[in-house]
Order: sequence, then structure tokens, then C-alpha cells
Amino acid sequence: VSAEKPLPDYAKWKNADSMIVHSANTIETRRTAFGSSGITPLDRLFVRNNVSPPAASIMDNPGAWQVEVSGVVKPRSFTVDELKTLGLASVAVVMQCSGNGRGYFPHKPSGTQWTVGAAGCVVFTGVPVKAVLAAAGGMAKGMAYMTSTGGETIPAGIDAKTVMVERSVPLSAMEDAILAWEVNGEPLPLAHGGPLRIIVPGYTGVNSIKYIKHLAFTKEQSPANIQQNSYRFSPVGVKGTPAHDSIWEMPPKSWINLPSDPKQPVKAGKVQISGVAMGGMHAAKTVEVSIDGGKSWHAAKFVGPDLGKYAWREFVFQADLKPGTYELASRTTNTKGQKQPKERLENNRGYINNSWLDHAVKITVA
Ligand code: MSS
Repeated sequence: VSAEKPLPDYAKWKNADSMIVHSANTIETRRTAFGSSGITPLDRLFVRNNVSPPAASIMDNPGAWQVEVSGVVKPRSFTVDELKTLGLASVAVVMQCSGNGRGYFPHKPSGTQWTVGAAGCVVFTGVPVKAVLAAAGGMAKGMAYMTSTGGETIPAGIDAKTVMVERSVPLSAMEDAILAWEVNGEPLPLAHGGPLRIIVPGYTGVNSIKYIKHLAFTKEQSPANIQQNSYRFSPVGVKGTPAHDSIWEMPPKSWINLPSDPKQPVKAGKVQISGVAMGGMHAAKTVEVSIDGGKSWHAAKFVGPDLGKYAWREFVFQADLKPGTYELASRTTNTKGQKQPKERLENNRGYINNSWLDHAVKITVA
């Protein structure tokens, strides 16, 4: 139970015992609280905002929320109610913060020290971006990016570029992208971007802009600082610039959730070791589990339904454990043969940590 900070008002409905409140804008899921179904219950899904979310009143009439669409043949606005007539699609995705796993980087990058819980797998429902594009007459010529702008109000007197949450992704990311108004069968709450949010499957969380007010097809990437300099893969000690790779696609990753509490000794005998595995842009194909810190590996079994390539899958390995200490680890490989690596890729801000070693857990069996 988190004794530290209370849940902020806009996320009061979260299951407090399942969450670690780092700050009002950064709320992590506890490693033992994901559940085992493969779908993360909404009241346990992490929350991350780069700036304070808009006022709760934007949820008073969600159907009337407007998104402006530009960089198209017929630029125009759509209300959410209008979008609901253009098409319907559901996609199960891993929503994962670019900085999930930052807490394991030894150089202590600035930013939230997330461990595993800035991630969840949920089902978003909305309209395919392609259907919205068609309704706006198709794309204007020469565009290279899909750029989304968040609905936060920029305080007066501040250069908008420094704070606005606006992200560009390559056009290829449009293929499976949707504008979503529903998550896990419920109206999209403010904390997760209601009334309307773009979902860019396979990409890190920052690219899925919440309370989207503008969807633009653009020749260049957004001039916003969050695009130009933040979320860049730069060497340790070097600030991000447009010359460094943008944090876009997610790589394969897995980790063990249960058992994972070092303070809770596990009863000797049959132990179910379970966790989640995601493949990034391609489905997770196999997962292996180690109980000896990676010296030897055993095939684990997927559990539950396959919700598509952007979802994660629950896995289990049944072990017979005698009293002692064990170091549990997992590693996954996707259908493209991309393997989860042993080591993290060092970078200044601690993005995209998918090292299996960093995510290993020590447990005691008694
Ligand atoms: N959107 C907006 N509008 N704003 C902000 O701030 N953030 C990001 C996304 N989107 C934002 C947005 C991030 S960064 C993330 S992760 C995500 O979101 C989260 O989600 P949720 O729902 O969980 O809260 Mo990192 O990469």
C-alpha cells in the first residue's frame, strides 16, 4: 500500500493499492497487480502526463469534442459523434511509456524512475485513421508524417513549442492507427485521453496523443520540443537533438510478474512463474524462463487468447522449487526473429529498456 502520495483527483478512481504514485502526472502499476488475463484492468493501468491534464469539464459532452484534420485535400473538423459514423475498429495494444524500465539504468537518468509498471495491455475502440483521412478527401501531396496535438491549454506568456504535447510519427504508422473513444469497453476516461485519443499501435506511449485536438499530415516533424529534443536516443551525457533517433517503435520485451515480491517468501513445491511478453511491431512468438539468472532457459507456455500482434501475452512456466534463492528471468523472441537482449541499450534519458537481465527478480523459496 502506497503510503507516499495520494492519487490525484483525475485518477482517484484507480485502485490505490495497485498503484505507485510517483507524482500527480506519473502513476505506475505495481508489478504484482497486472492480473493474469493478459488484459490490464483499467483501474490498474498506469497514467503518464507530460504536463497537467486538461480540466475535467472537457468530458462534459464527449460527443461534441472536435478534432481538426489538416494536411488533407479537404481540411475540416470532426466531432466525436461524426467520427462514430465513419468506421469502427478495435485494437489490443501494449501502452508503454518510452521510459518504462528507466529505474534500472545505473546512470540515474532524469525523469520518473519507472520499473515495469509504466505499461499495460488494453483494448481501444474507435475509427481507423485511414477512414478519417478518406472522409477528408485523402492526403495532400508530399506529406511524410502524421502529427497529433494534445488538447492541453498552453498557459499565456509561454512559448507554446516548449510545452505543447505534439508528436509526429512516420506515415507507415497510420496503417493500424485509430482515433479512440473507448477503452476496455468503457468510455475513454480523461486520465487516458478522453474524449478522444490517437492510438499508434506498436509505438511507445508518447506517440499516442491524448485529448487529441488536431490531426495533421505534415511534411516535417512537429517543431515542439517534445518532438525535436525530447524522446531522442542520445548517448549518456549528451542532450537529445533532431540528429538523434526519435523514440517510436517498441522492441520485444517480457518480464515476470509473479512471483516477484522479494519480501514474500514462496512456498516450496510447485510454483507457477508467470509474466507478460510483447513482440513490439511483430507478435511475440516464444518466451523462455530462467530460474538461475539466465544460465539455463526453459520454454514457457502462452496463456489465454491471442489478441493480435500489438498485444502482450501472459505466459507461465511451472517449476518445482526446493527451498533456496532463485533469480527469475524471461526473454522473448518475436515472429521476425528479433530477440529480447540481455543488456539494455544505454542512452541519456533511459528510454526503451528491454534488457532481460534488468528485469530479473530474486525470490526466496522456503
Ligand atoms: N498526450 C497528451 N495530450 N499529453 C501527454 O502528456 N503523454 C504521453 C501520452 N500521450 C501525453 C499524451 C505519454 S509520455 C505516455 S507514456 C502516454 O500518453 C500515457 O498514456 P496513459 O493513458 O497510460 O496515461 Mo511516456 O512515452
